Amino acid sequence: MKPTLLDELRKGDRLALSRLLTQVERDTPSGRAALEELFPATGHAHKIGITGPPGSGKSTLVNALVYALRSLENDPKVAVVAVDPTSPFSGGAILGDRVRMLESQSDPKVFIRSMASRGALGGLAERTAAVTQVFDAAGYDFVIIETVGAGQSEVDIVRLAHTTIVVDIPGTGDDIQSIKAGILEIADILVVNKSDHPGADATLRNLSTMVAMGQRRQYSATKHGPSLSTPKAETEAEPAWYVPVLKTIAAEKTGIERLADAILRHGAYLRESGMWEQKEAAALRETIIKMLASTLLKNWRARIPDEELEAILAKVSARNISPQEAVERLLAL
Ligand SMILES: Nc1nc2c(ncn2[C@@H]2O[C@H](COP(=O)(O)OP(=O)(O)OP(=O)(O)O)[C@@H](O)[C@H]2O)c(=O)[nH]1
Ligand SMILES: [Mg+2]
Repeated sequence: MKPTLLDELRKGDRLALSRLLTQVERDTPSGRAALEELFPATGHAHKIGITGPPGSGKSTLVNALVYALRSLENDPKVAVVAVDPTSPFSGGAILGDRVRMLESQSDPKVFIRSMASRGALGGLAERTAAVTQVFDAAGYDFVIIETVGAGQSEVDIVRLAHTTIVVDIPGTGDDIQSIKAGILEIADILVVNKSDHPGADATLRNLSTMVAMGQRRQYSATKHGPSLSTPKAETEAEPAWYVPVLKTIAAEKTGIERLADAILRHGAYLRESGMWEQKEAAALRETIIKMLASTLLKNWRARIPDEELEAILAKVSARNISPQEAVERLLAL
């Protein structure tokens, strides 16, 4: 009997895996067929997203983290997906450098893949999710997704993770305020990397304060309405996840064990609280809605003759009809 795709992947055939990832990344018909075949085997991997400002040491941290996870007793398989949403043109060379930094590439239980937005059909977040599914089906226990920055595309990418790590570096109080506004909410674990640099303790204190304030506000808003109740009382009422703020020196592999430990604890917390399933369901829901939207648009577009579309667009340009009216007319075609 011909071995199935899943058999090949589970056997650890790296060439087959690599080829498949290319198909999936390019969203080819065979890539799609493979995703369909593999889907029932997904849902096991612990997906870990890492984001933070350029040059904060994410890749160095990932490298150290892979090493720490590989040292765990259960001998897990670890995949890394390095995503660069920022540089559509320079992607290849820069990602090449980033990936070369990883020491673990000769380890048969480690697989590293880089993706650039260049050439990716469909959204980068969707492609990343698909690539992650392949690793999941192939039996990788951890899939680490590294992405740079803190914009919407990074948020989309890390949203598919179970555990999101936000990396920061020691700096002045001012920049802390500006970076943290949106990104703090998505962090399950905060890391102050480059703690060998001056100001690490101040950054740690600032972040810890902001995390504590954010969590109290969130908890009060969802559970009690506005209130000034203490965090302790809240702990008794509802065991929640308290976002740890950890110091690391990735370049020296310092603080990495505590980070790995926090990741494992967060995974356990998600499973025990039922949030693991909730996150999976939310991610699947999002995937379906995005696919539905793009499929509807594609099918609709295929049905509409170019001339009709152009004629209506011309009317909008001439201010004869509004965009809203144009949409109504287009939908009525
Ligand atoms: N002093 C110090 N340098 C570090 C530390 N961690 C990483 N670096 C250095 O910081 C530089 C950037 O590290 P990367 O790991 O490439 O950072 P990155 O966040 O992945 O960078 P991008 O992917 O380009 O955003 C490298 O020269 C690392 O050696 C650290 O803890 N302390
Ligand atoms: Mg990097």
